[in-house]
Amino acid sequence: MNQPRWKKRPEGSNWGDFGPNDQLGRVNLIGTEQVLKGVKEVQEGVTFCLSLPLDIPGGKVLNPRRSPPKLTPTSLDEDQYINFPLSTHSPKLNDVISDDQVQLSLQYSTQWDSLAHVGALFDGDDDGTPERRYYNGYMAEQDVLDLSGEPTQRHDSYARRLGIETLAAHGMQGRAVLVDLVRAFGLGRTLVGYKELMEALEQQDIVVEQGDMLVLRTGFAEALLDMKGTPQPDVLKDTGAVLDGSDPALLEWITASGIAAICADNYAVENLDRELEPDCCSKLPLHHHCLFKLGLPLAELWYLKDLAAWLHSRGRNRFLLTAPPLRLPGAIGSPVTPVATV
Ligand code: UVW
Repeated sequence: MNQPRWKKRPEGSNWGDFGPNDQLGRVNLIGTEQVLKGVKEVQEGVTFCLSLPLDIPGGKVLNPRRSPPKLTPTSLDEDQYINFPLSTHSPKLNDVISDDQVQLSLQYSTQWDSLAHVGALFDGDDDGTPERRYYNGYMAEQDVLDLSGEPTQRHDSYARRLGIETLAAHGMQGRAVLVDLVRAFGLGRTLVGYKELMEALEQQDIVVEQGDMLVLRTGFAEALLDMKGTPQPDVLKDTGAVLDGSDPALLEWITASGIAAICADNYAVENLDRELEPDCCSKLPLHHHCLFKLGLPLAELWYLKDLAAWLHSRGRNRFLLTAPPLRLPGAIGSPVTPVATV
């Protein structure tokens, strides 16, 4: 299809700017130049794992839809393949095999959201009736499959377009810039709009350029880790900064900055506790702006404490980020083990 999937695009969106069939959105801005800029940040060869253990947070406190990972052995007939001696069936063999599988909510812990994660009811046909659409006009049902249908028509995956594998295939490697919101505002809950973000950038001498991935340390994942798998909702609700997705100036800055992705160590990146306006709108205005309008992926629950301390000790804030999601066709989110190299 070489025509846009819409007659009218959302105000403030970039739909069509990267082509009518684009599925990468702002990740298009991570090209060879940005990768080389990232590589230039590798000066000492030190690496940092930016993932939590994937069974953190623990329980279902952050999002009751999402369950912790459950590992089980693979099995064949009656045999379960943990410490399984092949001599059981062929006495001559001396191999012992362990092999497992996992049931995992893909966005349970350290993760990426694909562009199929949050769409909106939007009248892209301009006929007075809103449709369920995603970035670049992709449609529910045609592009992100519905659950309905005969059992034989049901599918193991849903995102025929905009799935996480499109980001994986691009690599998700390039230059990242870390903004330490803990250093700027402390560990308590702070609402960070445009003004606060600009204060933090100025305090930390940070210059953000087109194609950079913006990485935000709020302290939330560190607090979670300290809770050792028993998250305390009363403490967490007051822990760490959250972006104010209802601040138009912040959203305009995200558009104008040219950043390719936002990766945070908190849950949801944005404030979920705001009072909704009477004629509302989106519960997740930052997700709406980034995923739906700009095709700018979000990442959550990263672990940034050690990297932040190291960068601060060297007076630096940029690094090479390597963070490919799983190349899992049709998945809407993905766990990730991001690595910072400095
Ligand atoms: C929600 O559903 C709130 O998703 P996310 O993990 O992207 O915040």
